[in-house]
Amino acid sequence: MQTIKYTFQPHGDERGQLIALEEFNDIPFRIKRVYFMYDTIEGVVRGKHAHKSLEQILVCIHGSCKIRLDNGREKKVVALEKPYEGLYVANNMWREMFDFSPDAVLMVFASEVYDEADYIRDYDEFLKFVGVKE
Ligand code: T46
Repeated sequence: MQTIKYTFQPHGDERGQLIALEEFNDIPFRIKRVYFMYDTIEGVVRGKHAHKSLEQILVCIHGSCKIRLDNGREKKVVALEKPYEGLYVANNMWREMFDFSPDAVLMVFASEVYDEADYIRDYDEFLKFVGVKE
C-alpha cells in the first residue's frame, strides 16, 4: 500500500524555523477546516473510522504519534515525528492514531467542514463500503 508523506519546506533563518502551508500548493485540496488534538492520554487510540469523501493532511507539529492506515486489504503504520512532515489520508481509508507522546500536538488540515454523515465508524460497514466484504 502506497502512503503519501509530504516534506514541507521550512523557511529557516538565524531566528529559527517557519512552515507555511497553502491550499493547492503545499496541501493538495481547498482547506475548509483545521483542527488539532493535544493532551492525549497515554495508551489512547483515536480515530477508528473512515471517511466517505473527506481528504486530510495530518501533521504532528509537536511531539510524535503513529497512524495506522487500512484500505481494507492492507494496513500500514506511519510515524509522524517532525513538524515539517505531513501524511495524506485519503477517503475510504480506515485510520487509527496511537502512541502519542505526552507533548504531541496533531494538527489536521481537512478538505471539508465537519459532517458526521461522512464517517464510517463500524469496521464491517467499512469493509462493505470499499467492496472487500459482501
Ligand atoms: C479524523 C481523525 C484524524 C467536532 O465537533 N468538529 C470537528 O471538526 C472534529 C474533528 C471533531 N468534532 C467533535 C466530534 C467529537 O465529539 O470532537 C469530538 C472528537 O471527535 P472524534 O472522536 O471524531 O475524534 P478522532 O480523534 O477520533 O478523529 C478525528 C476526526 O474526527 C477524523 O475526521 O480523520 O481525527
